[in-house]
Amino acid sequence: MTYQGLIQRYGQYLDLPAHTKIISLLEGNTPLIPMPRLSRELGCELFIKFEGLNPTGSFKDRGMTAAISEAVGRGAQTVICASTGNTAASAAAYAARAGVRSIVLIPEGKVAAGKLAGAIAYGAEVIQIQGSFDDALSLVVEITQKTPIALVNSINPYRIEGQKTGAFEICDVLGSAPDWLCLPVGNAGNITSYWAGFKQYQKGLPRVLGVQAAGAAPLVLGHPVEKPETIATAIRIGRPARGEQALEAAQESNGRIIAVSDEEILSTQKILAAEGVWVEPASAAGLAGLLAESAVGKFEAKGKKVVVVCTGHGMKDPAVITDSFKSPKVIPASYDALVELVGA
Ligand code: AN7
Repeated sequence: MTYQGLIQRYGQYLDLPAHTKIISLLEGNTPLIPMPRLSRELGCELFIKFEGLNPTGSFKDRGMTAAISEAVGRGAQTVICASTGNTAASAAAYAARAGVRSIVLIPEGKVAAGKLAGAIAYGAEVIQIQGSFDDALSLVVEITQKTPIALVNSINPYRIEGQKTGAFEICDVLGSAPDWLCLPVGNAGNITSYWAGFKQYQKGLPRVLGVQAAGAAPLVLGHPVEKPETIATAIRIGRPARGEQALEAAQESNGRIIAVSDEEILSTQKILAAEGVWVEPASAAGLAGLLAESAVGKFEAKGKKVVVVCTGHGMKDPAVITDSFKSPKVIPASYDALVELVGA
């Protein structure tokens, strides 16, 4: 049978109510890409779970198929979310597919171009908030408590159910859980989902390395961050809704949550692109964390299988790349000019 999406594939493991009406864009089934050069350098067996290859370009589609399927199944006609961008694009796409209205609240001026364009293209009503993601989340929580509008942020338990499938896929491809799982942490839905997924699937448990951006690292600092700031706008979050669960996942798994600088995030983005995998800045945080731990001798690499979850595609945030480069050279449309330039 051809692939029919995550709820068809893993529905038996997902706690979804009977009224769920499947809305799918054939999300999931993303590749676990071996990284031979990085593996050699680190001395471990490293794979990238490339979530940028989901239908809307990020891991959010795993949870969104579940959340929208549940909401639409119980008759919701409007869905809403707060978002740093990827949740917005995903909610908009699945709402469009279901034929319902979507409203997305984003922090003014802090959403990468590819995400904003996606949300608009899929037909969401996009509202900019003069405030942070955290302010936007408080607003959508309030409106969904007082109206029939359905909340599709990862506070919604069905988002977590759907996102567990990332862990299932990794176990199915490797035959068992890896030794380490590294991933970025923002609102902390994904780390919560992976840990729940590994525990449920019973194919072994990884140690979990959660990585925040230094300017938005409430779980490392131990307190909320009022004005989070980082180039990795996806994880520019100061009050993670599932922060407690993220800390539990790190502790129970004998892992940890650490922070990396924007410089480390950007240099790691380049390292990944140099091996053919272009991810958005936030998505480089997981590997940046692993490299940092390795550099200070806190990562025992030998014989270890490591999966780094790269949560969103590089095309989501083209400005991060183009702003840091001069425009490409311009030459006349002549063969001589070309040969002179390339030196062949
Ligand atoms: C690429 O889209 O919060 O820790 O509103 O887009 O589960 O929040 C995005 C988060 C990592 C962090 N990588 O995941 C949103 C949003 C990318 C992301 C995260 C996000 P969580």
